[in-house]
Amino acid sequence: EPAKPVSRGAFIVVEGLDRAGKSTQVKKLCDRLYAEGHNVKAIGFPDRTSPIGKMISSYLKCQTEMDDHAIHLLFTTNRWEKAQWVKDQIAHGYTLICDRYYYSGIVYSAAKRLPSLSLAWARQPEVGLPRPDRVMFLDLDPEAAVKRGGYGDEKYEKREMQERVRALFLGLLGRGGEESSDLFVVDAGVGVEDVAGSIWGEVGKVVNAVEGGKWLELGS
Ligand code: Z5A
Ligand code: MG
Repeated sequence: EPAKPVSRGAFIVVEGLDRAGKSTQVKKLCDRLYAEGHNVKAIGFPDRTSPIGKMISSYLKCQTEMDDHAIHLLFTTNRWEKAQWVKDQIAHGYTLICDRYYYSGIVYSAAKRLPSLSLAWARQPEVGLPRPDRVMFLDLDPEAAVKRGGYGDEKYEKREMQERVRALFLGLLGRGGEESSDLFVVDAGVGVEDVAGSIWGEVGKVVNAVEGGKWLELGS
């Protein structure tokens, strides 16, 4: 069906630790935008359906081992293989709500603390990907995350790793540059409806501004 005439769609990312409620909130946000008459689609990374996504999934399930740099580049490639589609959707007036993006990409890889895999190294292959209009960071204490049914069996679902990931995410805010201006922190340690309300308070404004023509180019 044809998109309603808007300047362009918005590109909104939802980030956070494991169990922070990203998938729950992506769904709620899409439902609300749709109910208010916006053309909206949900996407997420890793996209486990492509051949590269299947390799990532196998790595996360601990079925295959891989060099830390190699898996980092696969996560990045998994975004690049969708980049043109993202641009096309936005140009056609669809607002995209994306469950994880390159912020997770750089932070999880750097949290492995290899001497050669710094945040700066991890950021390089992501340079040039469509930059979101806003990134909602759902902040949750790993202790609270454990209470939500605990972690699963995937590669990074361990307390110490989650602590380092959180510190790196919060550290991005103080680093200056694009990442710190993109991120908007939301307290994810409260009820589902309260988190949804905080997200809406920011995203509602951004989507209406973007669709109304305030920021014509992505990443501006
Ligand atoms: N990774 C990477 O290394 N590099 C990359 O470039 C990318 C990712 C993109 C897989 O991610 C792993 O890949 C991930 C990062 C790494 N590793 N870790 N950790 P994924 O996205 O496939 O999986 P996930 O998002 O980490 O896990 P998740 O369990 O899907 O988390 P979530 O989406 O944030 O949470 P949820 O499913 O909405 O909610 C979790 C539970 O909490 C569920 O029972 C809810 O009912 C409950 N919940 C939700 N909200 C609340 C509130 N407000 N209160 C109480 N309970 C709640
Ligand atoms: Mg999820």
